[in-house]
Amino acid sequence: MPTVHLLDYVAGNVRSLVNAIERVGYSVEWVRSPEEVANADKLILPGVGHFGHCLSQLASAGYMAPIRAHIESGKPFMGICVGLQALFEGSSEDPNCPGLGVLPGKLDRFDDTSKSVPHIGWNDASCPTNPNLFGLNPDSKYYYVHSYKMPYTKGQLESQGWAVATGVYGGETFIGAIAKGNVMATQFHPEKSGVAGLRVIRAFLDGSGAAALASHPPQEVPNAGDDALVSKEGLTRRVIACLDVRTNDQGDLVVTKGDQYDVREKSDDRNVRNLGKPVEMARKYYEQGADEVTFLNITSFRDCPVADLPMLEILRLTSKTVFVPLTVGGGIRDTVDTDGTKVSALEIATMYFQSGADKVSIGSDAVIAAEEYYASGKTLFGNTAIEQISKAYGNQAVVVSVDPKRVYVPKPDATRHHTVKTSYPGPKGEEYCWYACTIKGGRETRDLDVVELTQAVEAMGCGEILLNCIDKDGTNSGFDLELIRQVKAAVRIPVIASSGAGNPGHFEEVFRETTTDAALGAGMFHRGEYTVQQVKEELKARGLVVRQFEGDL
Ligand code: 1PR
Repeated sequence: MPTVHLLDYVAGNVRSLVNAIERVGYSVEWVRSPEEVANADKLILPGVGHFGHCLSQLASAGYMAPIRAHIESGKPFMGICVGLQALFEGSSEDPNCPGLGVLPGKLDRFDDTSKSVPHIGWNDASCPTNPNLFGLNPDSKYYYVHSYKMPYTKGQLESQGWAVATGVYGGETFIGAIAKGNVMATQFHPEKSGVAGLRVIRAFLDGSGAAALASHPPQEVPNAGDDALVSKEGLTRRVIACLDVRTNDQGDLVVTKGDQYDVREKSDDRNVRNLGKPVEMARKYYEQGADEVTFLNITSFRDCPVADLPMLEILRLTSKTVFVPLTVGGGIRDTVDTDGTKVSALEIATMYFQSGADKVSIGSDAVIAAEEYYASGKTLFGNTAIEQISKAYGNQAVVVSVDPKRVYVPKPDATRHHTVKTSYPGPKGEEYCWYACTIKGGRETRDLDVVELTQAVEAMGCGEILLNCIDKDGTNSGFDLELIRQVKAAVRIPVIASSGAGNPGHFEEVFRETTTDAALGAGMFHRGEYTVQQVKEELKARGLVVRQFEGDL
């Protein structure tokens, strides 16, 4: 197998990248010291998380000069995500930390006053001068996750011989990919962008991308007045499949699903409902077009997750064939292993990332952390799981899974909590409710509302909210739009609507009626009532932009 060298310098999920490289027929050799850079013919610089964190690690380990030398020698180089950002002069994410300076310009943060930041999801990488730049396809979508972007100024980099692909998010045009000569870099994650992304990796590795660019260099600097050259807003509606995983009474790991957090059959034997095998089902949903797959280990509060090797194995196996983002939740907290050793939440998260997860989802521990945050007068000590994991892996890697329950009140001042006026009054005709956070899979209700929780975890560095709703879970009656609106108004990070999806129309409804960033379904997919593809077809038919699964490499 031909090889590619991958720079191993920073914590992050490189397993997906290795899987993607192997999928297109190459094997990986690691560069583990600056001296080894010279051994590389093709070199990939992956990157995730904080610009300053990545760049200062590269600099202190002595990598900057060897990387520049590799690029100057004309040997193939590819940067991914922060690996693209590193090529520029710097970033406002850490103004004191210089980049490689191969390209002019500095990155800045997306404006979050009118849209969610980070920018998470599937968007364009459209290059008018070279539409098929390094395997790109104008009709394909690519998976992005970033808060900082290189703003695009028409003609600026093109005049220096660069081919530039762009995307648009909330009216801001940013650089999605760039290439010139031996250098190619993507802001999106090709290893997480399904077959469309694998094509980009292949075009880099087999040299076809560089050859095509050499024969058609971007000759024309786009005319600054030509609107046709500007790509349009392209973020798709994200549809997520969620698998609640647990051991059944026979000891097998199964995907299960009940209603209102009860996953046992209603029959006398009360067995755990077995809806299928996790790895196979994840693959099925990927092939139906799921934009992400989430695994929740729902027994974690009773079992020790460190010993929970099957969940790690599920991720390892799934990430070999499923090239979209994988989230794992359940049991991410400081804990004590069965042999008495202390294991931090960060160490558990690291095990999951190394096994192929892209994000971890924290439930109960986030509620406890939020309570302590308010009790200490909103002080951040840096010791919560959210702060530690987001510092090491970036905010985008930390999801907080919220399990709220409605509490009805007759009027807003009947509680100190944030209420909503509801169109679905309570049992005594109460016209208001607040949403109480729960822990331990809904078993324990706390005196903390969803607005308090989500604002606290946003301050701690959480990058996304997975918003369940116990009242709606498994009911097939549609999402709780009132809950989603309340949380969307409270935070600037993306929110995933969850619980209650029963048919494709419910997805259309939640995207139309709220500003949710993504929507998640579980039971309706597991029971075979609808496929992810049917949801996407419905959304498309109703004029909403979705990503289609691309089958052939
Ligand atoms: O508290 O950090 O250990 O995390 C535990 C995680 O497991 C939390 O994310 C919690 O939501 C989840 N969980 C715990 N117990 C259950 C249970 O069902 N008994 N499942 C559980 C939560 C909610 C979603 C579900 C949606 C959509 N399930 O996973 O997929 O409600 O369902 P639907 O589309 O069928 O309505 P920690």
